This record gives sequence, C-alpha cells and structure tokens, in this order.
Amino acid sequence: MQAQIIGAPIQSGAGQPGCIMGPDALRTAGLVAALEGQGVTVSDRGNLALVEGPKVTHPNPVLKNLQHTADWVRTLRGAADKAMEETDIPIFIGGDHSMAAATLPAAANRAARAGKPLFVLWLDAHPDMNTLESTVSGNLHGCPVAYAANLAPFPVFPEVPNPVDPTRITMLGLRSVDPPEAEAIHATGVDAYDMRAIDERGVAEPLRAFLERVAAEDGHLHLSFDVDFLDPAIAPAVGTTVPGGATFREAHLIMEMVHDSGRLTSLDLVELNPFLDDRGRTALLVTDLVASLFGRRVLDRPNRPNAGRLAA
Ligand code: Z70
Ligand code: MN
Ligand code: MN
Ligand code: MN
Repeated sequence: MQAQIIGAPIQSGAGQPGCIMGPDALRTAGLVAALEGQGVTVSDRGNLALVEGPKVTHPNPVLKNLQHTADWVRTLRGAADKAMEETDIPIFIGGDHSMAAATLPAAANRAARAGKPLFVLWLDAHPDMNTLESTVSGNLHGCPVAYAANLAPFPVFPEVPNPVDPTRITMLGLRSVDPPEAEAIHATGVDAYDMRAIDERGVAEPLRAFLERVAAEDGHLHLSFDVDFLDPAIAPAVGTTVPGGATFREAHLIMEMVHDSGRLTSLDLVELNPFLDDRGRTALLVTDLVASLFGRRVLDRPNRPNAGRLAA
C-alpha cells in the first residue's frame, strides 16, 4: 500500500497560532517510520507553499483571516485533488481543521470518479458545521463540514462539484456544539454521537455499524482526526481543550477497527498545536494512533518505533 504525506501548515482558521508547526512535529514524532513499520510505502511530499488566489470578501465582519484561509483552502484543494489521483491513501497533516474544506471535497471528487459513495468518519469534539453566517467566533476551522456538504453558500471557497452526503458522515466525540450546528445535525441526518452516547454505548457499537454500512455500499472512507477528539489529559497540544474527551483505549480501538475494515482511503490529522505540547507527548500519541490505524496490533507493541521516546 502506498501513502503520500502532504503537510499543510495552516493556522489562520484557528483561534490561536501554533498549528503551523503541526506537520513538522508529526514528522519529528516519527510519523513516516510508524507507517513504514506497518509496511506502507510512504512518499513525504513536504509542506505545501501557499499560493495567493483571487480576492474574496464577505459581509460578516466577524470572520477572521478570511483571505489567507481562503487562499490556503484553494491551495490545498489543488494538492489534494492531485494526491487523490496519485496514491492509495493521501495523509494530510496539519494544520487547523479548515484543511478539511479542501480534503473533504477532494475525497468526494475521487469517490465520484470511482463511482463509489464517500463516507466520512469525523473524530472531533466539534462538528465544525458552522456557516459563514452562523459562526460566532469567526474561526473558519469551525466551518468545513457545512461547506463540504453544501449546507450553505460559501462563495469565498472553490466550488464543490460533489458535496458530501451528510447521512454518510459519522461523528464521534462531540462535546462542544453550537446551537446552529445542533440544528444542522438534526436537519441533515448526520450520524452524530456525543460523549454521553459514547459513555452509554461505547465506541465499538456505533463504529461497527458505520463500518458495516461502508462495506455494504462498497464506499470510500475519509477519516478526519481532530486532536481535540482526545481527552486533554492525554493530548494537551490543542488550542481549545474540551474536557471529557476520548480515552487512549477508545482512540486505539477506533483505529484498530478502521484498519480491520480495510476501507480507509484518505486521512486528515489536524489541530495539533506543538506550541502547547508537553515534551512531544501529543505528537507521539497521534503517531502511535496512526500505527494502529495502519495495522499495528497490541502484541506488536514492544516493537513500536516510538516506544519510550521523549514522553516519560
Ligand atoms: C466553535 C466555533 C472549533 C476547534 C473547531 C468551535 C470550533 N464551534 N474549535 N475546532 N478547536 O468557533 O465555530
Ligand atoms: Mn475540528
Ligand atoms: Mn475540534
Ligand atoms: Mn494492514
């Protein structure tokens, strides 16, 4: 299996700086070795350089870094559409979650070309379903799902020829949802599990049902992993920590189950803010999760590439 790594050092969609360092922190933590350790042939394409695009404006004055983020989304969209053509599994390392405004449409384009439905597994404390009108913070990383699913006009971003079907999105880990986002989840039929649902049902049951749907429809599967899905006690390197997140064991189990499904076709690793990390432990944890996602099993753990490095 081949994978490309595409670094997207974009931080203008988040509320505070630091995600610009995310791709390099993931490489420093051993991401390439973790993948190669699972037999993946990796081509690391380095970090993208921003290409400035057409001038964009929007009447909502609360929107932050609109031009810069729109330029990044356009730049990454081009690279993502290309990577989707070139490799089995593009791995987009960020960078804040506004990246998904490029990677989701690119994944949907590839699925459409293949004549398959696209499924999205969204692991995040947040649904990121605000529109350019509904956002209160003005941070564009809170908007990519609404854009990619074409829930509202986003004239500042490129056209979305193949909108993501909201009923084929499963969200796990939600615990910070704005009222318009909750409304959008219900109105569109996104399959969403907040932490209460996970406490009551665990992650395995809803995830198994989702993966069975993907298999039954012979779909593509894009996994978008926001580091704030994890509990801040184990993953402190995120700009907005939300208590009560996924545990180490829940996260690894999800990765193992997705691996075993054999369905993964593209991946985002987003919102890592190394400026806020503690001796690299969050970057190392994400790298470790990626190893599970690509097939490392519990009994292989003594051989894991990052065992005992940096983190105590
Ligand atoms: C809130 C907003 C958000 C992080 C996504 C939060 C958005 N719904 N924050 N990821 N870290 O600002 O729209
Ligand atoms: Mn997010
Ligand atoms: Mn989030
Ligand atoms: Mn494998």
